[in-house]
Amino acid sequence: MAGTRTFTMIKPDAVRNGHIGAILEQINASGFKIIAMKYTKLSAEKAGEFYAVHKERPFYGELVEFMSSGPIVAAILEKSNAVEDFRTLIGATDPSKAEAGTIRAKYATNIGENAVHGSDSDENAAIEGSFQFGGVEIFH
Ligand code: FUP
Repeated sequence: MAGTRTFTMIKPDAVRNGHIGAILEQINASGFKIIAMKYTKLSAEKAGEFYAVHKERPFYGELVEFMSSGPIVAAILEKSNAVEDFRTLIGATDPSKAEAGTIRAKYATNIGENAVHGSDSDENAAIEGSFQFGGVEIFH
């Protein structure tokens, strides 16, 4: 059975461009409940750790630099079928390929600065959630 939680970050580009409110509103309107949330900034070390799976990719350096370039909003979201439904809501990694109306289509800058993160599996949702939040910070 699909899990009920996913992890998201509103990335530095979307924060800089003033889209925090609109993105949270779309997340809520799509049936996700925010059960943990913080406004924070990733160090380069933490960003590198978060995206360690991409370490060998040519864009890794830029990705780490971008993700640590300014504040982010991190959150854990709850909904049935959370991971898949949230990936549908945010759209394709490359915003030029994202379906109209999706968060990335509306608010992303380009493939590297693409407004939001969404976990790609229940397992990663749990790992990524505990990367930012301790048990006492989660309300459900
Ligand atoms: P997604 O699961 O949609 O966030 O996409 P990936 O895990 O494939 O990529 C993670 C991040 O790496 C993206 F959000 C942005 C960056 N990236 C690039 O900069 N260039 C690429 O070609 C692919 C990913």
